[in-house]
Amino acid sequence: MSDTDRRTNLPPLRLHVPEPPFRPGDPVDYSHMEIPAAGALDRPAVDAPAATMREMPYGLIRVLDGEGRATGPWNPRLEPERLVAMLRNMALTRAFDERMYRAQRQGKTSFYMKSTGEEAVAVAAAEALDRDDMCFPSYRQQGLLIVRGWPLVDMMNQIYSNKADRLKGRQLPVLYSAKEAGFFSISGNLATQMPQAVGWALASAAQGDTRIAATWCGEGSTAEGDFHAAMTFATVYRAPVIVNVVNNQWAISSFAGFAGGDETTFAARALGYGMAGLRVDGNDPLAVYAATDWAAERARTNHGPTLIEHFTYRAEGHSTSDDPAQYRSAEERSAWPLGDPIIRLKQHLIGLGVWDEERHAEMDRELAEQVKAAAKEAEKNGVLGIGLHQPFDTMFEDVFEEMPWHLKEQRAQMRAERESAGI
Ligand SMILES: Cc1ncc(C[n+]2csc(CCOP(=O)(O)OP(=O)(O)O)c2C)c(N)n1
Ligand SMILES: [Mg+2]
Repeated sequence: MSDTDRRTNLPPLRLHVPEPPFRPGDPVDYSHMEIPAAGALDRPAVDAPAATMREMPYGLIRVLDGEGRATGPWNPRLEPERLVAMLRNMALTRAFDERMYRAQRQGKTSFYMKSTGEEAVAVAAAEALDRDDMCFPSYRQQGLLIVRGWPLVDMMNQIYSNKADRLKGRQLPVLYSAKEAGFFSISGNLATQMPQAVGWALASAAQGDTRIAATWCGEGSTAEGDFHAAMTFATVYRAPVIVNVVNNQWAISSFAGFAGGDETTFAARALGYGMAGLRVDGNDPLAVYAATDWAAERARTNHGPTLIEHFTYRAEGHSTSDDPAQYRSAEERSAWPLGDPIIRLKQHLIGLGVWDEERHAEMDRELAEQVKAAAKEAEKNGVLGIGLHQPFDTMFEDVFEEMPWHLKEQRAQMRAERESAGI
């Protein structure tokens, strides 16, 4: 458009397209990032009205300082045995991820997703929740199942889509479902778990139950409409739910800015809904525990939902189908200013005098053996791509209570075609 065509003398409108801070090959400098000191943030009463906590979503709840000392009002003061159990569950989650990643590279499954660097988000939350609280996770909270003692072999059977896979090979590997562990079936469609969690929480309240719900999605997934519908229902009916947003900076190759992360924090989304919002150092297991514990008590005592942003970093690729070297600087991982959750808790325990490097190395060896043994066990039931683990007929089953005529017809056609082809 020429200057004379313009209707006003205003400058032309400009489109803003966010740019990630670092691209492949760029040196990484996080010195612009505001990181409040550990222990600096107040801990409001769990029944404080949301309107009195409007600063919380802009801070960062941190308990462990740079030397691994626990400090401040959010320190959950857990017994050392519980801390060691938490460390072990995070290390087991990492060992499980390592083994399954390798299994994918060996062709035993088509797909895997690691939670490396984000173990505290699921593990410390599961430690703070009650065992029968209901979880509506995304695909990066395998730590919940680990804490709840779900058998590794069962998880692996699902990853291998083998004959012992309870889901009969119908779900993408890692999209687990474990009702007895209070772990809702993971959906590949992002953010669908959010309204489901709120609905479950509303039902729990409507029935006068005492169980609460917790749900997790990535920061990228907050751009989905489902997230906002869930927030509206949650706040209107004061649903006993914890909405966790895992801000690991990346949504596959899209950085957090594309979900609005450059303009404000994800925790601050809570303010527009009149909901409590906490922002927590997601690589600090004690802070994650404390924030979850606070939100759980708030929900359980009918003071409503909480949105928790876990500020963390996705240390590895999005999945085994991804190559992050194509879109982000390789230096980001090591430069991440909030460190690694396992190393930070280890350092804390060493400082308390209840742990040391030898015990840690011994634990890692043990866990690697445990995972290896589980994998061997699962592989006896088969691996993906070698053999047919679920009979063809089963693909028509389990959707309807009574199989409708058109599926019966399709099944008959399939049988006839297979027969005439001699298979
Ligand atoms: C509705 C929908 N849109 C897009 C996708 C493809 N997809 C799968 S994971 C993903 C990135 C999600 O990023 P984020 O929410 O930040 O979670 P993270 O993977 O970082 O844990 C995308 C775009 C999908 N599965 N569902
Ligand atoms: Mg993400």
